Amino acid sequence: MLRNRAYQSSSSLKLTIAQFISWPGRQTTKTLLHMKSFFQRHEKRKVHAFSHCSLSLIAALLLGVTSSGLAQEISKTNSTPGNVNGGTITRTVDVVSGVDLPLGTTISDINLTITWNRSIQFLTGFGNTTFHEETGFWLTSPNGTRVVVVYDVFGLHSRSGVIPATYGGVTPLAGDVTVEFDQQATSSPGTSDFAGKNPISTSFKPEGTNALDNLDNYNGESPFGTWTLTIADGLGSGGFGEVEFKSFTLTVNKSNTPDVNLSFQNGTSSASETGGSATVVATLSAAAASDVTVNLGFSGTATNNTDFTASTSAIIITAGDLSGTSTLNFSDDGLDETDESIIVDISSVSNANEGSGNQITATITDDDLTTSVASRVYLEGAFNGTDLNTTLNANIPVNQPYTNNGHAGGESAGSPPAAAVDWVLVELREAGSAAAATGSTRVGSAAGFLMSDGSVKATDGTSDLTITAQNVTGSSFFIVVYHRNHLSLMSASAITESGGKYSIDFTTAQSQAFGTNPMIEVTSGVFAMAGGDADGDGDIDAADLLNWRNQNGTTFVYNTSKADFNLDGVVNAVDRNDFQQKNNTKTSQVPGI
Ligand SMILES: [Ca+2]
Ligand SMILES: [Ca+2]
Ligand SMILES: [Ca+2]
Ligand SMILES: [Ca+2]
Repeated sequence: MLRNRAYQSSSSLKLTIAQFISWPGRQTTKTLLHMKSFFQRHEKRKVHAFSHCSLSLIAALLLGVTSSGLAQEISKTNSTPGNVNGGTITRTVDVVSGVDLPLGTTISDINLTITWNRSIQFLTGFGNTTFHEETGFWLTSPNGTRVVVVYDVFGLHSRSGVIPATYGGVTPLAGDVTVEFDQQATSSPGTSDFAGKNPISTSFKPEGTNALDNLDNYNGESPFGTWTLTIADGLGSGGFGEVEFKSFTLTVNKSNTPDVNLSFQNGTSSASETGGSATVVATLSAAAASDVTVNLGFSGTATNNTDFTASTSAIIITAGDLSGTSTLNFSDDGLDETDESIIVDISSVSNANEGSGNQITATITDDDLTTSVASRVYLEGAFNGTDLNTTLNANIPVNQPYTNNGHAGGESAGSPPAAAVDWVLVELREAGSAAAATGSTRVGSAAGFLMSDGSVKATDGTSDLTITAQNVTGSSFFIVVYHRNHLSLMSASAITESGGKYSIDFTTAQSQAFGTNPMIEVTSGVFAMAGGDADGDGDIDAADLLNWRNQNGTTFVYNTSKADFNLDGVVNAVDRNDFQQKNNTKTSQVPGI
């Protein structure tokens, strides 16, 4: 009805409108003043309305976008002004995840406040109002959901179905109006219950009856992204003025579904791979009415079920509870490697929102150490006054012969180096004191060749031994050297790395080795492992003599002729007299071999 009434105007008025529409540059102050004069001359009845036209519509207006954030609600404003006459313009605001509202937030309520001006009107009683029939507004969410809050009667809103009657108010309005659109408001601008109510400075429901035009349709959506307000003016040429948009504010209330955040129990995020663990705690901001399932994702350099095992990858927080846990049990290995990371993410949540604390990182600290060990030792039996004889070289087996203290190394040499005297075994022990450095404190070992100069080398005969010490807590170790028929030695003190290696030279002083006179002084100031331990049990005693008797005079075989204490490839009286008998009752000083 309004539309009919508005355009059933007198011929003189039609002329007035046509002339106005074609007025050049009509959006300027000067033009407005010309227009005022024009109306005064041509349509006396309308002068009153126009004289109320505020020039504020062309005043400087606020520009830019502002925001203010709360945990539960955010308002975003775009106050870039713009006029539209016969068409649409748009304005946008962005709602930013993790900045404006917590990650994973969903919408529980949307309210829309628009400030505009429609006071350039010329027909009192024909829509000189805020909700003039040419005015339309609709909001489009980042998700694409569109809600028309005010229909323009010319259908720019493109909504099918009944077009509500637009308010045709009889009270002329001047200046800016600010209207909030709230689905929970009690009246709509286009319905009869609006009649008699002031259309400004209050709240209204969207006016349409189409189910799509309900601000509650946004509820449950993610608020994050760009929201677009479309401002429409249904008719340009032949219409009644324009919509002068000033600003709009979008207010998003987040769902009161609780947030879930991750943390580590007791703040412990780093632990050793040996027996270490980290417990992930999923904590709700408030108890939930239903069970909350927090599905975890694992990334980082560590691999689930290889480097660690998660007790669960889906933490269930029982309804009413505030937290649940998953324990990451670290897996030990013997590899010297860099520390590994476990990045724990929330991959999805049911019945709660992902909070901002949705990613935490645990560290598996490596406790294995690969290092070079440079030992020097003499064998009493092979010592010739200057260095060690290599008489046995051709008989040295390809594979290392030691199984001491659990050593199971596969050291092997295609052919023993020319200067090799025999195989020896070198072991690292980690303990608080030498006396406590028993066999159970062994952290690593390697077999290598004892060379004629007393150095212990890898199977190539030139490189230092490489030992991987496993599950260590510190960085200093006792060094133990075994020989198959001489008494083993251990360094008197724990050795620290120097020059990229752990070094010990037992030959220089009795005090280099732990214990009381653990070595034989083979020449002045030169010390050697004591020979005579045919059965390799750490004691030189009658059992070794028995071994010698059994082997004396028999054909030499490396693996069985262990009574050849002087390593000359023959078991004879020299071995008995100069070693077994001389050293009888001596025992290795290495603790708890
Ligand atoms: Ca390791
Ligand atoms: Ca380890
Ligand atoms: Ca023995
Ligand atoms: Ca011999």
